[in-house]
Amino acid sequence: ASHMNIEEIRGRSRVILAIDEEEPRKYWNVLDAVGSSVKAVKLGWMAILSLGSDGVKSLINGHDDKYFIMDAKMADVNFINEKIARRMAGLGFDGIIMHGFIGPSNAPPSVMDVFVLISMTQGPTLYDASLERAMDYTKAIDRRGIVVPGNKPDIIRKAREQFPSDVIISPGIGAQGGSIGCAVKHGADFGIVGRSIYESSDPVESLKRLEREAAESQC
Ligand code: FNU
Repeated sequence: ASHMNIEEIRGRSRVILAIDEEEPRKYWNVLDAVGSSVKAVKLGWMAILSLGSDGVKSLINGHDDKYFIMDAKMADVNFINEKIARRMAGLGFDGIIMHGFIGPSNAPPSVMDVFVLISMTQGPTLYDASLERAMDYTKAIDRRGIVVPGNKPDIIRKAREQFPSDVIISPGIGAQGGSIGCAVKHGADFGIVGRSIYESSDPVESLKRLEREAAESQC
C-alpha cells in the first residue's frame, strides 16, 4: 500500500506497470529492475495464481512505496464483491477494478479505490454497442476512476468529457497498439503498460521512453 494517493502519483508518473507473468520470481525481478521509478503497479489473476495470495501480500509489503491495483474485473453480486474487496484490501491493494455493467447495487463498499471498466481494448464487446449506457451505469457507482482503452483515443475523449474529475487509467499501450502520448492527449491520466515493459530487454529504458511520450502527449 502506498503513502501517496493516485492523484499525488499522477504528478510524478503517468505509467502504471502491469505484470502478468507465470513465474513467481519474475514479479520480484521486474520490480527490482524498475525500482523507484515505478509508482503504481497493476496485478491481476495471473499474479494471484502464480504467487498465491500470501505471495502477493509479500510482494506488496516488499514494495510499500508503490500503489497497487488489483485487476479483479469484478462482476459478481454485491456481497461476494464486498468479500473479495475486503480480502484484496487485506493483501495491501490500494485499488480494485470492477466491471461497470454490474451497476451501483453490486459495487463493493469503498474499502479501497474503485476503478470502473467501461470499455475494453479488444472486442467488439457489448460495451461498444452501448457505451452511453455503460457510462450512465458507471456514473452511479462510487469510484475513484475509470478504465478506458488506451488504444481507442476517441473513447478516451468521450469518457473524459463525461467524467471530468475521474482518474482515467488506460491499458492497451504498446503491445496492443495504443500510444501513451495519444492516450494522455485525449484525456487519460495514466497508461497501463505490461509486456512493453516487462518483456523488454531494457525495462528501465522502456519506462523512461513511455514517461517521455506521456509528458509530450503527442499523437
Ligand atoms: P499488455 N487490460 C487490457 N484490456 O489489456 N484491464 C482491457 O480492456 C482491460 C484491461 C489489462 O498488453 C490486461 O489484463 F480492461 O501486456 C493486462 O494486464 O500491456 C494489461 O491491461 C495489458 O497488458
